[in-house]
Amino acid sequence: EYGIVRPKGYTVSYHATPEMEKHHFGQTHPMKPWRLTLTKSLVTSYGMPFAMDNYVTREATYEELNAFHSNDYLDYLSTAAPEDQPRDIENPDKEVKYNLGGSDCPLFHGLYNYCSMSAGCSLDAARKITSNQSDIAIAWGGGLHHAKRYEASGFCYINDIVLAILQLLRTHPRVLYIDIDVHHGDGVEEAFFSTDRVMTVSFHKYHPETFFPGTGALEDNGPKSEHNPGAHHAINVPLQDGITDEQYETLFQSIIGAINERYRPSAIALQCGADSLAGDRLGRFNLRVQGHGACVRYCKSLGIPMIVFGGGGYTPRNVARAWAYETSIAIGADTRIPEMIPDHTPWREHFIHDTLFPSLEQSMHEPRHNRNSEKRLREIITHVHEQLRFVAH
Ligand code: TV7
Ligand code: CA
Ligand code: ZN
Repeated sequence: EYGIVRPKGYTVSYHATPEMEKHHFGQTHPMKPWRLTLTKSLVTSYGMPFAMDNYVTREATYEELNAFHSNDYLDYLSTAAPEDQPRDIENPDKEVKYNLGGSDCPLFHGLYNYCSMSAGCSLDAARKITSNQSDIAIAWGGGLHHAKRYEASGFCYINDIVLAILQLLRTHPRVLYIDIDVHHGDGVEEAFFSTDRVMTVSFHKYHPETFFPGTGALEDNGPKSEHNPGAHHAINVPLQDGITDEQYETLFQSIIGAINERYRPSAIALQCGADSLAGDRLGRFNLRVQGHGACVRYCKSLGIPMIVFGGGGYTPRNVARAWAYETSIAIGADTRIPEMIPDHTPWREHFIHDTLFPSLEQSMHEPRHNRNSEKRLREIITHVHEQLRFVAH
């Protein structure tokens, strides 16, 4: 169908499970796991599974989660009960201690199962890379970049990305982490603050007083304490509302191109949070599906083994469009698939504009005012190039 064929001498693996998609954070919570179902249905209706190795994700084990997360946090997470269940009367402060049970990180039925499947998805993807069985491994169920060693944060409980990168480090000397979610990738940045074997780069909206999580200033490049090999290995690209495809592509290629030349990573971990798209319920940017996908295409062009993760994305029909399009880029079918969404797509009624690439006017009634000046974007590029001079090569 649509001339989709397996790329020659090139393997893409797709890791997912319908089990993960059944979970609910709560009626009004912006995180909707069924956006993964919508994504899979688009990928399938375009015939893309024929061009990939498809794996059903398993749950990560306690020991696997323990590679990053503390025992006391995992023990609590695995027994934590939703509001209507009996509470742990011995330890009333634990939910506060672990940032669980608030509105951002609620306790819901099956929470531990959801978390361990998300981590299993990313770990399976990482193992396909370390065993050289995949060139690109796709884990749309992962990408939960805010979770800390002993704390949940911003809809994230288990940091599947950190776990996957730890797996990559078993065989790869240097891993480049890239994060195009509209939020700062603080959990991943912090986890690798003290090593030069991982360089982290996050592009995000930065407005500390009003936008979560408030970290990720241009000048924050990793703790500069004495003898910290991780100094200068955290790159932050703070942006304002309304950035366009053209500006984002210029920034992305200039920054990632320079980092690739200087740092020479042997593997890439790319978090593709789709809340940087125009019309996202929580996001603030004006990116179209094409501009978001161009980041994946550019990374692929570097010819380095890569995991692509999901992440944020709060307008489910646009999340599905972006991740289906990015799957087509991974298998090299992006120029072959028709932009009209196939009639037989399940839940097609969700795709109110029947194209993969809605215009800005279709995504939002009033496109957001662009508050990124060319001068500021040039300053950002200059700062990053100066940081890279401190990085050994
Ligand atoms: C990776 N923004 C995660 C992004 C995490 C963002 C936040 C909400 C939000 C939560 C809700 C809700 C919401 C409309 C939006 C300071 C607060 C303000 C909760 C109301 N509606 C990722 C986390 C961020 C929960 N948190 O990067 C239930 O918005 O700004 C905050 C913190 C305190 C808590 N309140 C928001 O994309 C996956 N939360 C509706 C119902
Ligand atoms: Ca980001
Ligand atoms: Zn986000």
